[in-house]
Amino acid sequence: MRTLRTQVAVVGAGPAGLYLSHELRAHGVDSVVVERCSREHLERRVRAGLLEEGTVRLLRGSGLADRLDRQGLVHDGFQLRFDDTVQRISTTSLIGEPTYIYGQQEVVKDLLAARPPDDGSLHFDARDVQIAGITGDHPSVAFTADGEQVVVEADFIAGCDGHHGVSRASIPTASLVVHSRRYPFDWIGLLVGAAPFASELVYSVHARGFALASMRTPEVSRLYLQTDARDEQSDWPHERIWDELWQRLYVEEGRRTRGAVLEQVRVPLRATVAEPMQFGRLFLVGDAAHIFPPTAAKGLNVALEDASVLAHALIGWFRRGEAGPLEGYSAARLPAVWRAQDFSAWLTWLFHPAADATAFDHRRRTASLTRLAEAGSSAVAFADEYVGRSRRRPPARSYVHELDGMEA
Ligand code: RFL
Ligand code: PHB
Repeated sequence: MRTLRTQVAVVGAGPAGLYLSHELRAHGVDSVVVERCSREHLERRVRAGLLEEGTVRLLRGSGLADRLDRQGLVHDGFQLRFDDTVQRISTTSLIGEPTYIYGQQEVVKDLLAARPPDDGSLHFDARDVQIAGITGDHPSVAFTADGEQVVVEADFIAGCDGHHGVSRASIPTASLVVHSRRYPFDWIGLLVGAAPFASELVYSVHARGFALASMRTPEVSRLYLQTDARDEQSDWPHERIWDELWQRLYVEEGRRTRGAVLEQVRVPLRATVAEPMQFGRLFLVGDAAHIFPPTAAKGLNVALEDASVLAHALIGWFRRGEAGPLEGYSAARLPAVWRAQDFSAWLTWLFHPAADATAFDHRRRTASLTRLAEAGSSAVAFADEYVGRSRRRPPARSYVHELDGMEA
């Protein structure tokens, strides 16, 4: 058995774990990262694509955005299609902030490339990862690699191991509430070797269902299609997927061309939030603490925000002996998590007609979408949530007053 000693043991080398470890190292705090998959797998895994302005600023501030600034696609806005109409919502005109298209695996590649070449603190292909001692002062992470048992002794553990990881499961159930919501929709996602459908993202709401035409690069498209959560894989042969995409995106007959499908995934639309996001010396970060339906593209953005807040709380502890920010990590993050969760839920219901939607529902949805596309305060409020600016602002003065002491 081999024993390693570090200040922070990070479980999971997704964007959250790698960013946390990067920030810690930049401020002189030592960490060891333990990852279940191989490096090749992480660099290939296609997931998020849309980054908010705040995320890009975070990456720039950490010296991680050189390639993003060269190759990322800056989008001033997006198209909203419904009822045979095309509206354009420009977040740059509305609130002065664009969004960026840059694949999650590219963020991961940049984070891996930024580590020193002789980096011995990153362990891939870890098997049987287990967390122990989180209620004491000496927590540890044990795993097996190449047949050898390794134990990482640390002061703190950052659980950045996604929705199916071991971190959240290591917290006693009596000390954690996991709020969940399964939406009655799934998405089929296609990665297609063809130029993007339009120069900007197209969110399209059709009586047949929702479709989204996104992209990864000028040569690669990402297309999504709403399906019913009860559907079987066999209900969706390729022919039907393309036909629905064209209809829902309002593509004319003569312009219906297919591209080569490089990858196809099925994405269940669901949400979870674990409260609190910490227990003893274990802190949950990113998808380990919360997942969002992908509609509003919040998961990666909120995950990196969590990682940044936790990194600075840990740096405060090790460099200045501050306990407050670490103790307050969960309380600091949960309002932002719920805000993103609320927007994601609202957008999911707005964009996805239910299987039993009536003509009334459809007309009402059209009225909501029309209001959204009208320049004015609701478009500004929408843009604020879409680019995540609302989460970065201090809370506005509330009109809600305490009822304590009021006469009945
Ligand atoms: P990750 O990326 O899941 O990384 C967790 C890492 O932990 C490893 N792991 C373990 N390691 C050690 N021991 C164990 N027992 C382990 N179990 C797991 C895993 O191998 C993995 O490497 O979580 P992280 O870092 O919190 O990042 C979160 C994001 O991945 C996620 O929120 C986004 O992909 C969500 N998302 C989107 N977010 C956005 O902000 N913008 C988007 O445009 C966007 N689009 C999407 C999305 C998610 C999607 N899917 C597939 C759910 C589009 C889709 C289709
Ligand atoms: C994506 O490209 O994966 C994507 C973009 C925007 C969204 C959701 C997903 O709202």
